[in-house]
Amino acid sequence: MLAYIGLGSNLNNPKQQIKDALIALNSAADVEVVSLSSLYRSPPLDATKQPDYLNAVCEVNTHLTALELLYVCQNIETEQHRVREKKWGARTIDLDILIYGVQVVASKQLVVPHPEMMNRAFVLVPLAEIEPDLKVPILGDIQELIAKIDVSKLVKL
Ligand code: A4P
Ligand code: MG
Repeated sequence: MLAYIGLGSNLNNPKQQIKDALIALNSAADVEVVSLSSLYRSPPLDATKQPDYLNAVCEVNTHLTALELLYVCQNIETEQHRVREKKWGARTIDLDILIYGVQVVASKQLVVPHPEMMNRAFVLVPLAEIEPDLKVPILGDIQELIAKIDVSKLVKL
């Protein structure tokens, strides 16, 4: 199964956070990272005083179920938060399952495709970078989704 995962961090060294998460993902049993977008910088969604985010999207090949993949992501988050908590005191990485094959999931624990992805330049643009012709389940053509949103605050690094 091919799935797409969005990574985001706004720690002082978010690049390292994202790199660490990718290494952890690729080391997880039965998960192989097969493509990776560039890194993108953008201001926080809620426009509070927190630092800008770095985001990226990766494609993974896996035999895990969507829920098992979520647990892998959550373990990586916990692991990196635990390490960082001592130093920075805050949550520092988000791993969101954006797409899981053609599956549509709507449970308490997991909603796929990710319910906010169509509003987020930092998800759609990196996704289109690795799969320009992607058809997102329910949501449709990736280029059409991008045409509907503001991408002006997103900087490709
Ligand atoms: N959950 C449901 N569906 C999914 C899914 N497809 N992938 C559930 C991952 N998790 C999913 O997530 C809360 C719950 O969502 C989980 O228990 C899981 O069962 P969380 O990551 O623990 O909590 P959160 O970080 O508060 O929520 P979320 O939705 O990940 O945060 P957001 O909305 O993503 O906001 N601005 C920029 N520029 N870039 C960013 O990356 N990120 C945020 C975080 C805000 N602003 C940002 C960015
Ligand atoms: Mg999350």
